[in-house]
Amino acid sequence: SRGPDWFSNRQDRNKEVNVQVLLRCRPLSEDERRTNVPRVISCNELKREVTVLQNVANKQIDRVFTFDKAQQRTIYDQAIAPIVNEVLDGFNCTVFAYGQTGTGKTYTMEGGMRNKGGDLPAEAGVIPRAVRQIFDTLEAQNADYSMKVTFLELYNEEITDLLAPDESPRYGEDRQRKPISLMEDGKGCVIVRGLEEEAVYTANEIYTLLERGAAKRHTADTLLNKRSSRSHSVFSITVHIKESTVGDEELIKCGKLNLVDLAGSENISRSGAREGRAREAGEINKSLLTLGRVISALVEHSAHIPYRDSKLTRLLRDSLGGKTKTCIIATISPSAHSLEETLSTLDYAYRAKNIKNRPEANQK
Ligand code: ADP
Ligand code: ZZD
Repeated sequence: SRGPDWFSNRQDRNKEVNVQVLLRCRPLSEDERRTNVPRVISCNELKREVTVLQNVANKQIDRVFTFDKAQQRTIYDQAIAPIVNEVLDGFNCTVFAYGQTGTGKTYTMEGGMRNKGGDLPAEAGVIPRAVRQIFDTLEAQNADYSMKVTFLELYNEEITDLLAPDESPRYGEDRQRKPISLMEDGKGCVIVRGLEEEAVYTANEIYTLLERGAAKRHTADTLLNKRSSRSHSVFSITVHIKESTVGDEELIKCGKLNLVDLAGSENISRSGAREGRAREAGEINKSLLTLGRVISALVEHSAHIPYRDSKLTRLLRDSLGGKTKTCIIATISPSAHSLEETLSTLDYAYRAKNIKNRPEANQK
């Protein structure tokens, strides 16, 4: 039962907790193994150490949760399931995947293909597993609950609703028909206006919605090559759980889980500036740059945190220095070819670990 946890969480409401950082190193791909690409990363999962090996450079990074060539299920059970339990206890939680394109952000957050049958495939990522855990837990508790989900994509500072019904066959036209904007409510919270909020009752219903979202994204990808590596996607589940208390009083717990697959971090320098060719090509990912600047400003305790400079940071403001519990999964490749980007991701992850949030349970 969660009664006692619930009370202790309420007492801890002003406690600061660090953003949790996990590091996931994918295996070498078949191609990389066939061409004998050297591995330059070794992770010690027990000691939570990452070692970057190269002829000259030898850098050791420790004390982050590390997963080397881990199965989807291992990562989920060890690191994500506890976060989902917090959501069911009435907290807001966010999980970000950060890393260079090709290191496994989408594999981590979404995973491989969906099975026709009822069971989750072994390749299923965080999103389908979280959906399953939420329904399984609530059903086992015989809880009285309601749930809604949203799924959006942010590309070039424009938000697309991945769950909007397909009225028009053309992706672009559809988007124009329903403009989506960020609005501030009176209390400093950001509301996404015009976003489809689907009430859902079963895990399968959510999977059908995910299919719709994935299909919509694929359409956009074929219209604009590589769009998906430059876009951010945010899947959110909000759960309201009715708690029957003694007497007539009714307590409603509300928890929200944001699952974020960020754009590829390549070419974002460690100082947070765009570098080299990407800059010349004008491929500025304002949201990703601003995310880096917000993280820097937070860890340096700057007077001004530039949340308002991008849509992503406005959308996820509460996840960075706010009341949400946040976990960042940094994904890296073990290959020597990715060394520069890997070092940059490790730096980023290491900095982000110093962000402090003050999680607070929601009550109604
Ligand atoms: P990203 O979203 O970071 O661009 P992807 O999730 O598309 O990267 O992964 C790139 C490729 O590597 C995909 O073919 C994916 O299936 C594979 N991959 C990524 N991570 C793993 C992993 N941990 N285990 C096995 N395959 C992986
Ligand atoms: N990563 C795949 C989708 C892609 O890029 O298309 S895998 C999971 C979360 C969010 C969206 C889609 C999925 C995904 C899926 C695949 C195919 C059709 C619908 C949904 C998935 C994978 C495993 C279990 C459930 C859903």
